[in-house]
Amino acid sequence: ETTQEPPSSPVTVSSFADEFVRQLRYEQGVDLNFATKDNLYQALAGTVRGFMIDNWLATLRTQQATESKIVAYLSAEYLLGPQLENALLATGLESLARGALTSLGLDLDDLEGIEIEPGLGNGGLGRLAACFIDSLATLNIPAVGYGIRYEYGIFRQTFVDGRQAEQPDTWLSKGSPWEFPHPDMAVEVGFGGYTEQVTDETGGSRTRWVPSESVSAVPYNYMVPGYGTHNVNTLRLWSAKATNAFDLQIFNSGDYEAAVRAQTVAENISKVLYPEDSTPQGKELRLKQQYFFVAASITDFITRLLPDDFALTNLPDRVTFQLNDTHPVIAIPELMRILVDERGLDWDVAWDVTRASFNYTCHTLLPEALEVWSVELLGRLLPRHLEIIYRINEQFLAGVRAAFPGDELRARRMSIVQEQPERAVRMAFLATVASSKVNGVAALHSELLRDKVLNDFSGLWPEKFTNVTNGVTPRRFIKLSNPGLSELIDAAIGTGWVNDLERLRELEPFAEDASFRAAFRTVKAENKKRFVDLLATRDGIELSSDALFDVMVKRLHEYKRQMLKVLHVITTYDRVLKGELRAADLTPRVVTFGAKAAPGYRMAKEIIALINAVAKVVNTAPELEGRLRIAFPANYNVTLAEKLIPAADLSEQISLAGKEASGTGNMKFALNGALTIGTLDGANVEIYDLVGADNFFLFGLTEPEVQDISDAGYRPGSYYEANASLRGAIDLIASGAFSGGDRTTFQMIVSDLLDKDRFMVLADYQAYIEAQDKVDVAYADQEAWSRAAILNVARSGFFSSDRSIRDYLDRIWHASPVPVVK
Ligand code: 26V
Repeated sequence: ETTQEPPSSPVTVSSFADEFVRQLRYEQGVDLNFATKDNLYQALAGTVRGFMIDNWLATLRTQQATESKIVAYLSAEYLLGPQLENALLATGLESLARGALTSLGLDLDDLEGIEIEPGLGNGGLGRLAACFIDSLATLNIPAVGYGIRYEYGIFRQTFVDGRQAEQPDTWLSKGSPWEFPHPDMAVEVGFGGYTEQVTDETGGSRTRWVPSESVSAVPYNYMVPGYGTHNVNTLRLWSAKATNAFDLQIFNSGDYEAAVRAQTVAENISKVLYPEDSTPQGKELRLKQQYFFVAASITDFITRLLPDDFALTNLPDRVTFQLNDTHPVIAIPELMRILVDERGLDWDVAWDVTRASFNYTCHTLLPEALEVWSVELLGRLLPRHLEIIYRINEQFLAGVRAAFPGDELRARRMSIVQEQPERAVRMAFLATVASSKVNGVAALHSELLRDKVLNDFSGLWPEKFTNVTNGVTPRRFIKLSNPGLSELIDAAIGTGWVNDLERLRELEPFAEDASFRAAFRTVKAENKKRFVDLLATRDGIELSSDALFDVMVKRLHEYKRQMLKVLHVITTYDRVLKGELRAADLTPRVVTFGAKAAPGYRMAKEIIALINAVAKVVNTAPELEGRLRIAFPANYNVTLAEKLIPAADLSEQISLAGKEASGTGNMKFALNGALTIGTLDGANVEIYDLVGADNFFLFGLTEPEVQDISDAGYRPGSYYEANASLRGAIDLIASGAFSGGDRTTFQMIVSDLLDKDRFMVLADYQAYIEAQDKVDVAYADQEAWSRAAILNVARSGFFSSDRSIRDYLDRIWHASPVPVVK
């Protein structure tokens, strides 16, 4: 086992303080008297960053010297969350830093509080990438994360009259102390133009792409420190900059404005993160982003991480490129282009190298979320890549036809290029054909991928398909976010669990220990107070912490069914109004929502408006005597999650079975001692199996049942007609009870539920209400509840992202740890 020691010892409180003051003076240009809070934060960040650099450089040196295989994680998103606390944890400098600041009359928590997190992702997929690079570093795996340094991350959500309004996320307005810009390592990326045949040195013919424009990709390096190791990996995010050559060309033609315009166009590429995470819009700029970052990354890897004379036929010995969903899939034809056109490899040799170098992770099942790019757009932006894709497809379909003679329907189904409704490239198919392994992100999801979405492909290549269940980093989501629980665990079983999360099993006997249960409840109560205090200052929301904390936080999507949660709240209210339930008998509940809607997703925005409208009524209804409250803080992000999750009693994971690929919030809640109310969807299935039926509130249709109902023709109206309580809740919305008597306000929601209800909210309503009634009963027995909560913690060690990474290593990457030599 590795132990924690400060990397650059000996560090003392006073040497830390000296370095901090030096940073303030010589990097910020101020002294303690003139420093703003931002100056202080930047100086602190600079100080902590300084203590990681030697290890980082040693890591790079070791990786070069050992010629080890490197995991190159390609992801359009990294939802990193706050950096300072994580750097302090990794360096082991937290208490020194705290002491040093105190000696200067400053407060660490105060400075941590002003950090703006880099929100370079939409939700689960981006946060997973952040957890994975943490685990890769902790496990001493040589790895580099490649992505995009968006100038504006995920939008800041505000509510105006209860409706979502988006504000730009200006996270870089004061600079970021965590990045190292490297204009010296910029890479040129081309777009547009044409292809031509040229004669090479040997007299043979080659294709050459002649782009019509080019952009410079400037890397920004971030250190990714492991925990309990000297290993510090690199996250390399690319920023677009207009090239001088390009500027000059237009400039010299005398058209100054055109030159400036061209610069803007070029630099727009990394300007903003697209906030859609379900329905691809086929936007040109998005394809440009994708090609921009993977082209820069592949060139960077080949030219800078490998020796100059490296024979690219051996590429798969030195790298595995992991495709985080289809967003980086254009890397496949890009590598083929480099190998064939630029390095002169034979097509078939290049194809073998490419297939051995790529692996693909799929993160969805919703057909509308599968990316396709129109041939028209691809041909215009990346003409050579389109030719390569056609040739890959031709060869692939020849193989399909050979395996299934006469089955033209199958060939059409499997074609990488679809003809209807428009001619377009199916990126998931391209990824599947060109990868060694394809994985889903939870057991159920991988099964459905294999047996439904990609069934034709798994028939052809059964061994290509595998599962790696997602995980979350215990560093950020237990140790940092839940210090109270962490100390309790340390005291019970020692500190080794942070790097070996299965050891949480050793907590099981403590579930039977009344004093441990009491201490566990105390921690939960303190976490609730901390969260209540935060909401008071952050949002002006006043809550009592003496209640069941019922939490649903995730992107707003119909399939996730925030609507079902709303119907539960309304039903409780309606029962009290109708005298079926006495307010005095209600278990006091605080229902907390956190959710951003894609700006163009109308229904999602209506549901947000409805939640806020219901909150307004319920929170002030005298009939409820304050025993049912909704809190909907705006702008849910990683920073808020870290405060909210440790405070939760009940975790809402209520998607329609077969729709949520995995979920990762579900894991964070279980690890922090919340009980789940959930369907058999995504990783809920595995949580349920591990924690046991007694410690999980299971309800709802199973995936095969959903399929059957859907095949038979789902009629939501029949559930409405048959269920008085459901009718009561929906009628209350329709009557205008939450819209000042206006019956039109939420008509879109009501009519959708009654006639379409794509995600079967009405079909699962009764089962959900009954499960929630069981929650109330269970919560009344606090000893039994605590016991179940502790067992959730003890049995969820499987969900460490360290385990996920080990699974990737064993099943897909076949790379090995390389401890840093200092
Ligand atoms: C999808 C798209 C579709 C095209 C337009 C742009 C865009 C941007 C992001 C995404 C990501 C959607 C996929 C996603 O986030 N999936 C989530 O992945 C989590 C990590 O595996 C998993 O836990 C969630 O269940 C799954 O919804």
